[in-house]
Order: sequence, then C-alpha cells, then structure tokens
Amino acid sequence: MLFREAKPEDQIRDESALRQAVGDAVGSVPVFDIHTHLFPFSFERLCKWGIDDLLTYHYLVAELFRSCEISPKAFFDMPEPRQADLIWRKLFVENPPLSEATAGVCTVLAKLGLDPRAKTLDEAREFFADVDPHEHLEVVLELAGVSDLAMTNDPLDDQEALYWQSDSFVDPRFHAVIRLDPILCQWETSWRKLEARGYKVDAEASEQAVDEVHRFLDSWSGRLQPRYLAVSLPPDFAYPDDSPRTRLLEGAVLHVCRELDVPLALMVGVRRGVNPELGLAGDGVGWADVSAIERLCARWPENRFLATLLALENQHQLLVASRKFANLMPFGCWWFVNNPSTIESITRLRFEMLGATFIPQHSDARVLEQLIYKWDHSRRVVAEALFASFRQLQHAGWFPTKAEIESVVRRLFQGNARGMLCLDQIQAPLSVEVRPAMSQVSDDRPKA
Ligand code: HDL
Ligand code: ZN
Repeated sequence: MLFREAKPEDQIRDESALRQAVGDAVGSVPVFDIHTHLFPFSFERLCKWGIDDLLTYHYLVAELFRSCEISPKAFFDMPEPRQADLIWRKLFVENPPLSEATAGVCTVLAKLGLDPRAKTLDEAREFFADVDPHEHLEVVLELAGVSDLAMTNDPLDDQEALYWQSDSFVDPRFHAVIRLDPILCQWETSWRKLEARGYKVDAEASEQAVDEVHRFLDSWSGRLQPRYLAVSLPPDFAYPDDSPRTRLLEGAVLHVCRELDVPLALMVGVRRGVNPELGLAGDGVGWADVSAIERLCARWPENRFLATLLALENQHQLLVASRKFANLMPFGCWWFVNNPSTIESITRLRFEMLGATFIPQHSDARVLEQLIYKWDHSRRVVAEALFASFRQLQHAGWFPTKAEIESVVRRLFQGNARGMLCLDQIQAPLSVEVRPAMSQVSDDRPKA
C-alpha cells in the first residue's frame, strides 16, 4: 500500500538524506529469519550456542584446513574446546580474520563487549560460562533485531523426535519447518526408518508407501505446526521424472502443503559430500536446472514455492522464473552466496527485476549468536542495494517519503515472509534499536 498523499515536503530529494533514511529503516526493522538451523534451549545439545560452537562452525572448519597441516581425522578426534582453540589461533591470531565467517565471529564478540583480538578464548569462555541462557537469548535476538526465526526440523531424526514427543517447550518465536531431505533425497535408506516407525512403506515408493508418507507428514504436522515444508536438492534435480521423489512430491508432499496452506521451500544446487572427510564442511555446489522449478510452479499453481539456489550462476535464472510465476518467491542468499559481495549483486538484481517482491535474506544460523553477525552484515549490504534503487527513483523524478521507505523495508524483512507463511502481519510502527546509518557505513568504505 503506497502513500498517495505523499506531501511534497515529505518527499526526499537529497542523496544523503535518502541514504540516511534507508540506512535507518533497514538498520531498525525487526526481521523474520525464514531459514535457520537453530533450536530452543529446551532441545539441549541440539541447541548450539557459545564460543566453542561458534568457532567449530563448519565454515571455519573448512577454512582451518587451508591454514593448518592437521588432518581432518586428527582434528575431529580432538575435543571441541581444543578444536576451537586451534581454529582461534590459526584463523584469528596467526592470521587476520579476513573471511566472512571469521569476520562474523569478530562482529559477535565485539557486539557482546568481548575483545575480538584476544590471544586466547579465556575471556570469551568466562563470559559464556556466566550467562543465563534465557537472558542471553533475549540479548542475542535484540542485538540481531530478529523477531521470529524458522527452524529446520527432521521428525525422522530420533533424537529430535524425542524432544517433540516429550512436548519440550518451544519459544513461540521459533517456528517449526519440516525438512524433507530424508524422504525426498534419501528414500533408499529412510523408508526403513519409516517402516520401523510403523508405516507400511517399501523401497519402490509404491502408491501405498506414498499414502503412508502422507499420513506420516499429517501426523508430524499436527505436532509441529510447520510454517512450511523444505527440501535441499542436488543440482541434477529434475521434475517430473520417474523417481520416487516425483511420486512422493506429487502423491504426498504437495497435497500436504495445500492442506496446511503452507509453501514448499526448494533449496537447489547442493552436492553433498564432495569431500566426505570434512563432514558438514564437505558439501559443494553445482548448477541447477531452473526449468524443473518452473514446471513445479506451472503444474501446481495452487501451491506456493519458496526457492533459493546455491550457485551464483543460477540467481538470474531464478529471478526470470519468478517473473513468470507469482507463486514463486525467491528467498535469501544461501550458504556459498551468503557473502557481502554476492549479497549485494544478487539483491541489486532482485530489486531491478522484482521490485520489493522477494525475501532478501535468511541467516542459515546454526549457532545462536551467529544471528548477530549474519544480520548485521546483511542489513548493511541490503541497505546499500535498496538505496541504489531508491536513488534511481530520485533520478527518475519520483521522490520517496520516509514512510514509503519504511513500508518497503517492512515488506522485505517481515511482510513477504509472513504473507508466504500465512502469518499475521506485524502492525507498524516497527523498530528495534537503530543501528549505524548508511552514512556511517558509507564512510567506512575506502575513498575512491
Ligand atoms: O541444507 C541446508 O539447509 C544448508 O544450509 C546446510 O545446512 C549447510 O550446511 C549450511 O549450514 N549452510 O549455511
Ligand atoms: Zn540451511
């Protein structure tokens, strides 16, 4: 909804005033984080937080092996605190933390009032040993400016299923998402887990097996109330084809999405286990066939699809596809494109091709405090891209008001996600503690 009665005196004609208004709006909008791997504290060891979990994040583990002779096996045999000490020494003390993932840890420490140049982890460990987890959660969500976050839940994971079955408390800001990788990507092994749970399934994914998967998803949807269903898919994902995946999609998953009135999130382009020795850090990227997504959108026009692609080279194709199918919502700059330079280029292109009809970012956070850096870094970059689009409007003679800028920002960071997930829109005005305005950010940049 735009503000037709935008008074001339409210229209921003000046570049620096525009930069300030965009920076303030993006810096202060609470965010609906539509994809994370976080869990509530009540899920105990599934909930990752604190300095040792931050430093043994698989992004940093992958980077360690490029700066240290240790073998993956020797590293993984070490207890986690020793792993963290080694990563700290190699990537933060002996070398400047130049990568996005290392700089992110510095942002987290600095925002928490800790020294990112400390020689050891003693100060950080002392800090985290003293925090009350529930107060700490509020501090982290406030610093990150996150109002809500979507989890990644796997009902076929026995450990996680136990927490759901014991009705462990789930903070209402943590929204469940049923992740379908075991069913849609590992059917050859997962069907046995379903069978062990009492479902009449088989290796071929027969019609009966597909019906049983529908029953399984109905049952767990009742317990989790998922906001969407999600699956990560390999680069060679094809649709339709004669695989169990197509039968399960068409016979169960897409019907469950309709019954629940929730979208299916397609996360395409991951090559699992390119280097299996590295564990979670061993996955790679491949170019996806976006026409498979187009066919899903075309054949299931009543369904809504979220989509994020892992290859930088696929981003433009996804935006063209999104222009063809209004039931397709691009979201986030996923994993290997979740870096300031790629976030900027992708987001600029998204504004140019879709206006404000996309979800600019998700954190993908695996460790609670990562929310702080992933949103701090992304807000700055998205603000730059949004400024460029509004600046273009000024050149075109259309001068936005502060209220119109705030309305666009609310749509990007809350409204589009809530609309896709059929959640109530947060009523304006929205703001959390205002962060550095663009003008301060732009001063950070090297002078041309
Ligand atoms: O499949 C996914 O959801 C990915 O985000 C993986 O979890 C990946 O390991 C990751 O953490 N990326 O940020
Ligand atoms: Zn993820």
